[in-house]
Amino acid sequence: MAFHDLRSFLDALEAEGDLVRIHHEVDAVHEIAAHIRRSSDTDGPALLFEKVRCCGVRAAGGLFASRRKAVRALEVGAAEAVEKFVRAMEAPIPTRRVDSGPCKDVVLTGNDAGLTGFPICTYSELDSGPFITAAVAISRDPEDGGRNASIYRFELKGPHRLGVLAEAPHHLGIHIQKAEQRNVPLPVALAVGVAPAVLMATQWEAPYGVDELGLAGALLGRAVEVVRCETSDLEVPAAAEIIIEGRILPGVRETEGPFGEYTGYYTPAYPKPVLEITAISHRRDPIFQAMLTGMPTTENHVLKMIPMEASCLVNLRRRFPGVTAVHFPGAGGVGLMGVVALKVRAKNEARGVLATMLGSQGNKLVIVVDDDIDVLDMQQVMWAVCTRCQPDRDVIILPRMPGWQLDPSAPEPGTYAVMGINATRPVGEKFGTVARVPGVESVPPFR
Ligand SMILES: Cc1cc2nc3c(=O)[nH]c(=O)nc-3n(C[C@H](O)[C@H](O)[C@H](O)COP(=O)(O)O)c2cc1C
Ligand SMILES: [Mn+2]
Repeated sequence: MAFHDLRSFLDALEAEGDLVRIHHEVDAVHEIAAHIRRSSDTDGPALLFEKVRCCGVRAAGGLFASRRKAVRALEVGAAEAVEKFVRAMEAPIPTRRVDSGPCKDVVLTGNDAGLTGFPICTYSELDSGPFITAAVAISRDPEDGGRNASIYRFELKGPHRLGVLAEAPHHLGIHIQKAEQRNVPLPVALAVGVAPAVLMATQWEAPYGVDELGLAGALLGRAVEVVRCETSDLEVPAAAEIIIEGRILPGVRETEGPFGEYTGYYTPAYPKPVLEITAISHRRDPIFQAMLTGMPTTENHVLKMIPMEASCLVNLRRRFPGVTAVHFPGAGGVGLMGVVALKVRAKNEARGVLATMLGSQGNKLVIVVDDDIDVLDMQQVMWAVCTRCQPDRDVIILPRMPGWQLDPSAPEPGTYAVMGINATRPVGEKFGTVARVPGVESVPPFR
C-alpha cells in the first residue's frame, strides 16, 4: 500500500521498529533538532515528539534520517528506488480535485490564523530564529497559471508573517519576480506534513512549468487529491496535516537568516521576501513535521538523493546509454560530489561523462567507476580510485567553473574549480583480475 499521507508512513515505520516516540517534554528551540541530529548520525529511527513545550501540537522529525527510510517511502528494494523514480518521471499523473479532505478538519482565518500554536523549531546554534523547513510551497505562475510545488524554508517573523528564501532560477523565485513586475501579491500555500512521495517529488529537477504533484501521483500510483484553499484559488494536498495560506507582498523585504545550511555552514542574513498569513487549516490533532539540515548527512540531504540521482541518470543516459547508476553522497551535501557507474564501451567515454557532469551540474568532484562498483559504497568507490586511476592521466581539473552559491571555499560566490576522476579500467587493455571468494552469497547472515 502506498503511503498517501504522513500518518500511514509513520505507522509503517513504527510497526517496523523504525520510529521512536519521545514522551518527555522537549523544547522546540534546539532540543528537537538535537534529537534528529543524534538519530541522523547513528542511522537511527524517525521520531515523534508527543509533547513540545511551546504548544499542544505534536512534531515528527528524522523521517529521512537514513536512505533506508527514503527507500521505504517508495516501497521498493534499495536497488530499485532510483529506477522507480525514473519511471515515474516519465509518466506523471495529474492531481484530482476533491471537495474536502482531512486538512480542512479545522479552519482558521483572520486573526485566528496564527502560527504560535505550532512547534516551529530552531535548528542550529546561530540560526536567527525558528524555521519551517518541511513545507511544500505551492504557487502558480502569475501569467499562465502553471503550478509549482517545492520545499522552501520559511523563517518565523511573527504569528502572521514568514520570511522566505526563494530566488530564481528556483521556480518560486520566478513566480515572485513575475508578481513583483506586475506589483501584485503572490498567493502561496504551504503544505506541512504530507505523504513522503510528495516531499520526494518536489526534489526532482523538473523543468519550469511542470507540476511536481504530478510526479508524486506517479510515485503513489494514483492522483494526489487536492482541495481548494480558503483564501486563494490554489489547490493543496487534501491529506496534509497543516495548510498555511498566505501571500508574498510585492516589493517587501525583511532580513532573514543566518541559517545553518546543507553545506554544513551558515548562510548570512540578508533581506528577503515576506509571506503574510491569510488562513491556516489543519487536521484534528495535527502533526507538525520538522526537518533538520546542516552538516551532512541529515534528512534534508537524504530526501534529495534519490530524486537528484534519478534526474541526473535520465540526463546522462541520453548521451551515454552505458551509465548504470549515479550517486550523490551526503559528504558532498548531495551535489558537490557525484559518483557515476559506467559500462564502458569506448575509449575516453568516461572522460565524456566527467566533462558532462562537471560542466552542467555544479558538481565539484565527480568520480566515474566501472559498473562492477556499487556507487552507494564509498569503500568500493575509493578502492577503484586507488587501483584503477593514475592521477597524471586520469584526473581532470577545470578552473573557474559555474557552481553552487554556497561553497565557502569558492574564490567568488558561484564560481569554483572542479575535478573529475576517471577510475575506470582502460578499454581493450589487459588489467589485473579482481580477487573474489566463491560462495559468499550463500553464507547465511550471522545475526
Ligand atoms: C529541506 C529542504 C529545504 C530547502 N530549502 C530551500 C530554500 O529555502 N530555498 C531554495 O531555493 N531551495 C530550497 N531547497 C531546495 C529546493 O527544494 C529544490 O532545489 C527544488 O528542486 C526547487 O524546486 P523548484 O525550482 O521547482 O521550486 C530545499 C530543499 C530541501 C530538501
Ligand atoms: Mn518546479
